[in-house]
Amino acid sequence: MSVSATTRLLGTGRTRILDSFKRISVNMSSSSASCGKRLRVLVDMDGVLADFEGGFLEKYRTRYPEEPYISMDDRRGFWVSAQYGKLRSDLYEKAISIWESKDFFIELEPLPGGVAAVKEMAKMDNTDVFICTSPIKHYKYCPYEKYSWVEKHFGYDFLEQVILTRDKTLVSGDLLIDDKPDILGVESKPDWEHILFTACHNKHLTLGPSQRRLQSWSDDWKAILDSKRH
Ligand code: UMP
Ligand code: MG
Repeated sequence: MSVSATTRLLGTGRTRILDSFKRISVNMSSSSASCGKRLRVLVDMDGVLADFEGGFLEKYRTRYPEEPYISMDDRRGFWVSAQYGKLRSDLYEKAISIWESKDFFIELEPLPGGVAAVKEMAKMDNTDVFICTSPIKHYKYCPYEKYSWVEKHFGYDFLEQVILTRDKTLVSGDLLIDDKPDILGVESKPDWEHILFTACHNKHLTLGPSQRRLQSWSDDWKAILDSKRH
């Protein structure tokens, strides 16, 4: 056999060994939560921990008292601005002006039970919790106020757990608890299982057979975590 043929064969073998190694590593990491390793939970902020919809409606009605509004009961679809734009085209910008304003994000009220649940989760054995939230692109106040909100409700040390990203598919974890029905990004097969947190805009949606919801923080979030541990 020629030297170059031998080198090619060795090259192929090396690739196969590397491939097998990669497969083993991937299997080990995807089953990390099921073989006694740590569970990683990503928790969304707006609509899960912070009352974005309630804060929006209150400030919109105060700022535009003469304009029509959409009650929480009538909210449909994740994008508030889109529904307001359909109501009347100029209301699209008016809606956006609310969350682009100073103090909008910091003044959001916590949703019932969310802060306590996340604090409890963070104390659980073999559990890592991160707050995974998408800032708006108008960055003057939002990112600062999101950090500020976490410090206000969880304390300074919890800032270590904050992930600000516009693309949650890039973040690895076992679970992502989030009120947005379609969480898309550059990674077509994210690591996490998306648990849809019920909100006024998504409560009417029918989920696929394998999709799960968390109705509120009074719902059994511990059972959902446990289901990923074994
Ligand atoms: N958001 C918009 N437009 C809307 C509704 C929400 O830009 O109509 C923004 C505000 C929040 C972000 O910063 O989306 C929601 O982020 P997540 O909860 O998906 O992380
Ligand atoms: Mg959200």
